[in-house]
Amino acid sequence: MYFGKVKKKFDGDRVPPNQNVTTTFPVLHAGNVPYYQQDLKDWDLKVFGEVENEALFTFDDLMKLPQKMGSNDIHCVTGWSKLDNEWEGIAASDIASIVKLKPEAQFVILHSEEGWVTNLPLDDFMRESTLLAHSHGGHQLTPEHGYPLRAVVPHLYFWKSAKWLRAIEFSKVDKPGFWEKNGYHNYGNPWKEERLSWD
Ligand SMILES: Nc1nc2c(c(=O)[nH]1)N[C@H]1C(S)=C(S)[C@@H](COP(=O)(O)O)O[C@H]1N2
Ligand SMILES: [Mo]
Repeated sequence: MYFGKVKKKFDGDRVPPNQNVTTTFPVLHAGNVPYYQQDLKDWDLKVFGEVENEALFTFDDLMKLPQKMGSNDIHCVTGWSKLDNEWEGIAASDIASIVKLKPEAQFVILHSEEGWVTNLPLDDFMRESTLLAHSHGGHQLTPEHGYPLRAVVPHLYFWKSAKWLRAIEFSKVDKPGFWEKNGYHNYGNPWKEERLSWD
């Protein structure tokens, strides 16, 4: 008979409190799914704010930058987690180096199609795991999951991972985004269950 401490199941350490693992990939957002023409001539990514060199990237420009793979787990505030996602894209910190941040840059505001916005501290944007992803599971993102480019900020609840990204703003001041203004927590750490702003 074994009276030792029962070893915790690996997933127990890996999944934040009150999350359930799913093998599907749910689609969640406010507003409409944008559809772009195949050549993406109407799509670009603007980088502005507290930077030395504001920039406007075409999708081709981004594809010419170093490409990075990231494998991580995502946690949606509605309660599902999806493990072992394989993303490919550009390291968020690479974009920051290209535009050269001013010392005043302390927050990052991600702007999506239709004016949808989310905010995070600069340190979180600069983490090694934060990507601007164009692929998931070896395939180009589908329109529903953010084609052609989405943020992936895996250490925060998944609402911070803006789909259909169109602009990155480096800001001196924090600017709560769509969900953050509508009652969600401003930071959203899933390990501390920072779900709502009054938690
Ligand atoms: N542009 C945009 N990005 C968004 C959202 C949104 O409404 N608009 N919703 C967020 C939320 S709440 C979640 S949980 C994830 C869902 O991503 P998925 O549909 O790829 O699972 O996207 C995030 N990114
Ligand atoms: Mo969400």
